[in-house]
Amino acid sequence: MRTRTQIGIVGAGPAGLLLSHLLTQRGIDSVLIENRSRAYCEARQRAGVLEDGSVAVLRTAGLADRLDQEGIEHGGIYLQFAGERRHIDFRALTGRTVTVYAQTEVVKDLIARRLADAGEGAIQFSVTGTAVTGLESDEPVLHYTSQDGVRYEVTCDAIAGCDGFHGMCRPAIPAGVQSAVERDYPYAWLGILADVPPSTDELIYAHHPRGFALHSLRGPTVSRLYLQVDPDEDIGGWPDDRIWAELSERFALPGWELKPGPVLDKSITPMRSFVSAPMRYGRLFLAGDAAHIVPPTGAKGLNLALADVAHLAPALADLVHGKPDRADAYSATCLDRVWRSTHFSWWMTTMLHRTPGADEMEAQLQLSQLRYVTSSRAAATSLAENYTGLPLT
Ligand code: RFL
Ligand code: PHB
Repeated sequence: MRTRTQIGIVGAGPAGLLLSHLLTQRGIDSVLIENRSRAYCEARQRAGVLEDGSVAVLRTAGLADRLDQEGIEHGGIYLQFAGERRHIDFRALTGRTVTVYAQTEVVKDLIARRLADAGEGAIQFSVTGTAVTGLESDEPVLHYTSQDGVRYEVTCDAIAGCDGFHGMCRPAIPAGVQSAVERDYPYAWLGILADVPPSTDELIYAHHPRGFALHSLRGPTVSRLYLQVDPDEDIGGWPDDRIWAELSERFALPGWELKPGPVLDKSITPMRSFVSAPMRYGRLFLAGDAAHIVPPTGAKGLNLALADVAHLAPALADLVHGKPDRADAYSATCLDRVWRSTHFSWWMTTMLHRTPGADEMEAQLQLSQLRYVTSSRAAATSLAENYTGLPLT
């Protein structure tokens, strides 16, 4: 079946969902397709920390009712190393905070709002055979087969590739047009979701000779914790009691205890930095993880995805109305922020993780950096400024 829309959007993650909402607010039609089911998208465990700027984007877009009720404002983090836990006070250093509100909840809110505003067909879930063609023309075409087996060809003014790192939009760009810069790290994160109140008031990032650990949370009764493991680690080798024992050891501090509880979800995530540029080819615009990946240590991936589409929505609205300037500036505008977050995430990652085979020099340099960042106001302010995020310009 042949149809037409103004903007075709591939991927109903945070980037694609927010983009379709922001376009609707500007009077622009879009078709949003997703190859997974709604239930899968709403349950996928991922990020948990929103920068002030991301909260502001969601609030301005009228999407923050539940976020404002259930999001937990955090004024800092703990850095733990060499048997000490030191606080970095974001509020005092920068006047800014972050909000703990799970990506699952952001996605649920966005999906509910799209369906309420535009009807049940607003998001085509469980599609197959996604393809994008005619990217060099002014009328690119989005192809897909709907859940009920109808093959669609949707002619668009532009297509937004919001289909994540493993999506098909970036690979649809001819070879040699883009440059990709990539680094794989020699470790991964084993993440658990646990039905137990957090043992901490703020996130703990722990450097330990056995490897990094992170204590985060999802609410007053649900904790989220991560352990550094080898990239080829078999999750089968990590029964729950082994995970809790390892976490207890890495977070150990006299007078403090980690409360264990039932594990609700368990997974291993590789760690990677990746930037593909430019974030545009002809009438295809990439946003979020489709264009860049950061290791999760800086809590930046979701925030970058939201920042990209906050720029992309007005750029596409202008483009549809024959004004290409903002669309032409889109990639360079976003890449500034992307590279700042890429650097910050790499810096946090390499400061906090145990590098397999690292010598004593590297271990001592990490500890020196940790002492510096927790004792110098200038260094702590730099961490706080990056963690809470650059203002959205
Ligand atoms: P997503 O969320 O991957 O969404 C892409 C969507 O596209 C769909 N798709 C397709 N649809 C149709 N046709 C196709 N051919 C398709 N191919 C793919 C996919 O099914 C999916 O629904 O990308 P988006 O929207 O760019 O959002 C990016 C974020 O999800 C990601 O950056 C963050 O989760 C990263 N991240 C974190 N970010 C933060 O800002 N703060 C954090 O605290 C944080 N913690 C994390 C994280 C990511 C993690 N993992 C698992 C990678 C912690 C972890 C463990
Ligand atoms: C999370 O809560 O999932 C989380 C928090 C901070 C990070 C990464 C993940 O740096």
